[in-house]
Amino acid sequence: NVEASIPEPQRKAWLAHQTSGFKDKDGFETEVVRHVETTLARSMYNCDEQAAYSACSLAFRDRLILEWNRTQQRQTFADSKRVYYLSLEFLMGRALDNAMLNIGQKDVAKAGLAELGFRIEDVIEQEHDAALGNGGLGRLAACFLDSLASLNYSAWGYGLRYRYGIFKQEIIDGYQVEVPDYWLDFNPWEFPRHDVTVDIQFYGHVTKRTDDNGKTIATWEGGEIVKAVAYDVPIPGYATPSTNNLRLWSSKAASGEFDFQKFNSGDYENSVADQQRAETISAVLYPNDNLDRGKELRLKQQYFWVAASLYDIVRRFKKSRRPWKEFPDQVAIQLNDTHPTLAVVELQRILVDLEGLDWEEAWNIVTNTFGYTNHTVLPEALEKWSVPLFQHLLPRHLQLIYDINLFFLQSVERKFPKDREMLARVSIIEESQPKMVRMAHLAIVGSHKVNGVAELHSDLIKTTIFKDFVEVFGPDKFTNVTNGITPRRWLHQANPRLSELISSKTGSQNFLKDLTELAKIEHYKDDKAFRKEWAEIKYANKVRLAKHIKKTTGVDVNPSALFDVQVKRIHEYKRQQMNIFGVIHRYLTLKSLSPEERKKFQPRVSIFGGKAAPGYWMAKQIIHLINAVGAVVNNDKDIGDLLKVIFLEDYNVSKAEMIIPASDLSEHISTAGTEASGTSNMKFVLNGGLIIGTCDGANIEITREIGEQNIFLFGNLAEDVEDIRHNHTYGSYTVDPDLVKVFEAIEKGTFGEPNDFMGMISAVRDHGDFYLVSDDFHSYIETQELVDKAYRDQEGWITKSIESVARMGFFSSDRCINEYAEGIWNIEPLAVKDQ
Ligand code: T68
Repeated sequence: NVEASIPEPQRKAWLAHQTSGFKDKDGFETEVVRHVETTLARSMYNCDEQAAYSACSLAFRDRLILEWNRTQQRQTFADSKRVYYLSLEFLMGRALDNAMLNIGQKDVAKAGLAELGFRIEDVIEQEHDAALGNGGLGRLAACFLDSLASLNYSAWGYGLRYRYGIFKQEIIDGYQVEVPDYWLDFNPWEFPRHDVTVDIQFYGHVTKRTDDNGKTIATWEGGEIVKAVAYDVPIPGYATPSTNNLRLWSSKAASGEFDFQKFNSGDYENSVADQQRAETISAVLYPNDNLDRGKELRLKQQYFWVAASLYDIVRRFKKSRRPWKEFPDQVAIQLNDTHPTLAVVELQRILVDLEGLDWEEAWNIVTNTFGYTNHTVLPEALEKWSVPLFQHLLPRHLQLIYDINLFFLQSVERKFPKDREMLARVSIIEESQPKMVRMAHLAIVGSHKVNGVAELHSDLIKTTIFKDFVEVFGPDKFTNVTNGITPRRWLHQANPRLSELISSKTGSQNFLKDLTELAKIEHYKDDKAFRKEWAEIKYANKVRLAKHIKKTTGVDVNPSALFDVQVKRIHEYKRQQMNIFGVIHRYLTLKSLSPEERKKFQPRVSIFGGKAAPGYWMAKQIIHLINAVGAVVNNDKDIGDLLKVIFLEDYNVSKAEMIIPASDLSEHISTAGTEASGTSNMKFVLNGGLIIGTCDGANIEITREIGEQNIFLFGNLAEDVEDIRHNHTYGSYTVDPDLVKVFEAIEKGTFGEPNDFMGMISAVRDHGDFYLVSDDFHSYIETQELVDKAYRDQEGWITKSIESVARMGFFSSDRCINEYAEGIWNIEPLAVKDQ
């Protein structure tokens, strides 16, 4: 009982405070004015939208904090198992709209702000995205936090508080330019906990001695210490008081301040050097997705974050005074990819070196605690760290890894006697020059469950990269949890009109808690009024996007044209190059037709968006070609509205919320077997857009749910990719004739200096076409023609759209989190009174 726990002298005031905060429109306005005038120290005389945003956030934050405190107390008293989600990335986007929805007072705020002279949409727009992530992996973590809180699970997220999130992208003369994203100027959603700090050790050396019982005691000494400071972010659940915690660590010099001695002796520069070096650890998010570059600072980030988080988790466990063997009954830790895998070693170190447990007992605890989620099969993305780097930075951890590996290989040896090759393949250490630590192997060996993120992907990891481990541990260690998305942000917030239309038919907003209720709308698929409104909503969303396009690019697009969207990180495996080659093909076809014939063509707007990693030359070339094609096509009088090509700058979560509801067709066209799941595919379909895609990732399960007639699938299958690649290298190989024409146009200079684009052409023509762009091109073009035809039958298209949305219930992150809870974490929701 929370109330009874408050000391008697404070209870009365505490109770009175529990009901504080606004209750209605007038109360809300009073709170906003109070925050403008006292918290922000500004006058209502010059309250602009930015100040209104700040004050509105502070008013909601006050409400949130009370629920947050109560939730944390409730969870502590319940003393039940907690799950900790360790992720180097949380791509949260904006918080205010979500807080208003989840607290359930958005209407009050809307009316209150209107009375104060503001439009709520404009106020929401003032917020800077929290962009502590690259793409799918980081956004998945954010959706999971939303579901964990909404389903009343006792859960914490742990991450890094980067001073700079993913860079802001500007397009200048068709090229990507990166601008730093400093987002912390005013952030009402975080709470510094200067009293929650952990000292983190790096470098140094290990000494070993034997104690009186003959046991070897290892001590890690020397090196340097950096301080981790906690910053907490409240995560409100939808339609529940549950408010969970996301704890982000920030790095600081251990001494706190700069070196006074150096400062006083006039050595100003060096006096701040230590401080700066320490702060560098959490300074910036690495901007690579699906690529591992093996940089020392990245390993430092990983250890810093993992060590601080584990110290915190262990400290909390120790307060309960339970025996160590109960640790896995109280704690589940999920590793979001291999980035936090050092946690496995760190927990073993804590248990063996600091707490004095036997190796076996400790290792049992460790492996029962961790679960590992894999997000990729791309070899260049699998993390490896050089042994010399490890030795230098984390000498004790390297020893422990060697010991873990030794015991593991001994067990493999027992199962597969004399199979030296098996041992070499599964070893945590790769015997290369220099030797490397394979983090995925360490994660598998240190966890009780390993999961992929869509069915095909989970099958692929079992048959390719982790095949040997299935033999070693048996198949039950490997499982699938198909990704999901939160319908709160990706339907209700992004598409309020569609959400309202759906609730008018399902009878309530309950589909936002149980997405399978969407099935009910299928009964209305022939209802004239319903269909009309369905189409009108899509059109209105397209009008809004068209305005944004006009404002940011100067290009006029016709909202009645088919909006064809591909927004995601730029990567060769995702094949934006195939899309733009297809656009060029369309352009050449249109140019070859007479004006009369052209009129029969379905008008299209091809919309691209996404960031290229700053060091990814080919991805930058793709962006440049898209812009170069746009510059020609958009100004060609012969073409007019028949084709427009748009590159939207700085794709991020808040832009996605506007773009996704406005799409007729979106592209999910990765080479089969390369995209682990994809999650934007789910977002687009949930918003009534159809998709063109390959048989890859979650596209396959989406097809199964919505029906083959409602999706445009094309291209080679994953099972054939290897043979085709082999044939490129050793057999006969010719480029698709339509693609040859596209290359010829580029080489003629149709889109400017051809040399700027030769990398993309020669990857296909001269370097083995690893991503099968040519092999899939014909099928892609043909399928795009089917799309045109289908779109011209507007009534048929609307039916497909409604059926698809109705059948998307499976793809909620609530379903996904419940699967993790049951199959991997073994936890149950905490009962919440007064819901
Ligand atoms: C994505 N991975 C998958 N990685 O590509 C996508 N990588 O198929 C899947 O839907 C999604 O994860 C969620 O499971 C990523 O986004 C990264 O961003 C990343 C970041 C750092 C290092 C490696």
